[in-house]
Amino acid sequence: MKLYGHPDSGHAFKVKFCLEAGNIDHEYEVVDIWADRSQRQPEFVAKSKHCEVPLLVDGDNNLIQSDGILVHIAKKYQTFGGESDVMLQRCLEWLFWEANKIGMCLPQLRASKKFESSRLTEGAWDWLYARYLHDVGVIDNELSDGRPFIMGDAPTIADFSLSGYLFFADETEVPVPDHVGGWLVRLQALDGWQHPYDLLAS
Ligand SMILES: N[C@@H](CCC(=O)N[C@@H](CS)C(=O)NCC(=O)O)C(=O)O
Repeated sequence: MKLYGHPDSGHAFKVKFCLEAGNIDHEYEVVDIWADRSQRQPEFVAKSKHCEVPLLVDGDNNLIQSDGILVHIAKKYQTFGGESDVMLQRCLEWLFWEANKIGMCLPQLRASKKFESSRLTEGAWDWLYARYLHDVGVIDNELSDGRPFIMGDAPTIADFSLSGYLFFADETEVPVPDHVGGWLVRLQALDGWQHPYDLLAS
């Protein structure tokens, strides 16, 4: 099994972190997402439908979309929420929520702060920032009963999905509420956690 990613990609980080936390054997290769698509590895271009990272190649199965890849891992290894249909369904609810909510605003805000080419207009920033405050508040409220992870006592793919871009919160210059901050610290204590810039470097 081989993962293609890039240190700037929170989407790739979600998957890499899940594989590391589960001690799941895999290879990893960096794709230069800042290079023209025609300059990327031919095998990556051939297998990644939209030429984006993350791509997970598992035998003949070329898997794209970070949340979809997380589901594949959970089901294949019967871990992180994949152990039962009921738990997987609850995780899927969070994964769909993530894609439309915090996964929609936070990556854009972060890209705007970090990359000149992705700079948002003031109006767009303000709109996405308001969305972020709402969305991170939803996660904070979810964790306010003191549970360690989103689904309870153990981490699941919902945690990997929701937290991916929050590890860039400092450089995005967005606030992180207290319950979310505590949860991120617990995630950082899991096996294999490193900051995305380190974990995805090579
Ligand atoms: N919805 C996708 C997002 C994938 C994505 O936007 N990948 C970016 C990096 S974060 C990428 O590969 N950009 C390079 C490009 O589009 O050429 C997912 O969840 O995996």
